[in-house]
Amino acid sequence: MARPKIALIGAGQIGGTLAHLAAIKELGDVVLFDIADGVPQGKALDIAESGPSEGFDAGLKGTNDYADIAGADVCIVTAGVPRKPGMSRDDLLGINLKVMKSVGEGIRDNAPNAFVICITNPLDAMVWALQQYSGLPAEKVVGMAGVLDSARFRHFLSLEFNVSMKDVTAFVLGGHGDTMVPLTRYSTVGGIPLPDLVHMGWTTQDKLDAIVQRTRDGGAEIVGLLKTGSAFYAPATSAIEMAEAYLKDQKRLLPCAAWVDGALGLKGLYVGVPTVIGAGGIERVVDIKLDKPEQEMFDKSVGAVRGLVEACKAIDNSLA
Ligand code: A3D
Repeated sequence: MARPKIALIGAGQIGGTLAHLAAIKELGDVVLFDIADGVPQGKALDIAESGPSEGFDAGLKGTNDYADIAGADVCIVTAGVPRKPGMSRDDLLGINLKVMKSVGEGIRDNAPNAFVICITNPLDAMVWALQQYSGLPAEKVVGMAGVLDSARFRHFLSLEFNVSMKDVTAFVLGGHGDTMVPLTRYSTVGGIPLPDLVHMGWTTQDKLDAIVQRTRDGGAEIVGLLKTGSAFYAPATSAIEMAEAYLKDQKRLLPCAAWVDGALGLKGLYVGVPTVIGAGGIERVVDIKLDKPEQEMFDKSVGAVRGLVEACKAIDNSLA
């Protein structure tokens, strides 16, 4: 059976890391696409030359021609610009919306059967625009944010409790922005929910609140340190986790920016929710029940996402 084909649209910091991870994990043959001449070609060659030491079998090709992504099984989109210190994700909207138009059309014309994972910010609005411009079925177009935000939350919790990250599960829902909703009630250490751990004296409510806030600010913390761009290692690993769930029909339960039409009281919106990813793409949106404070936080986050979608429509009135 032929190897799956993975197209990476955008060969910058995240795109290059995605290519390296996909090759090392032998998820398939990788095509790196970018508008910058030489960058995707150079990165593809450099990664291919790491193959003999690493011992992977994966083809790597860099290109500036959409025709080379033809028939891709997975497309991961990072094309656009990242933020700099002092910028919010929302400041990127105007520039990255134009990028989503060209990328969406490139995917529509060359890889209409792909499972498409968007990473470009502002995430929830960009994945919506990408689905609109590409015309692919909504269950095949998804945004990566919740896996990363949850991974950050898990990392901070494992440091606080001094336990393995493997035993920490965590859930972050809502839009990928300042209003994201880390759900402590649904986050556990070895199956014990975080509020119980507060009662058991493992941590205090104040410390837990500070970890929740650090999670919300996780992207900005890294932008502030790097000064020249945003996080790329953990965002790439998170998207690879989603791509692997699709390619191997793993039925993983992962929080993703998915099209929600009915669940969680929402009608027609891309926003971070628990999903099941398998060979069908987004096979299920998990309709979890939120308590009153959680619902209020989620509603606020949904409001912020709706505002960004309206801003996109104001820029391009071809968007429905
Ligand atoms: P960067 O290293 O600048 O790479 C972006 C690449 O996109 C560059 O190589 C550009 O040449 C290329 N590009 C620009 N326009 C086009 C186009 N029209 N077609 C194809 N390629 C194009 O950025 P990065 O890799 O660090 O980040 C990429 C995106 O991911 C940014 O929008 C970030 O804000 C976003 N991001 C999202 C998360 C989430 O958790 C959602 C996390 C980190 C970064």
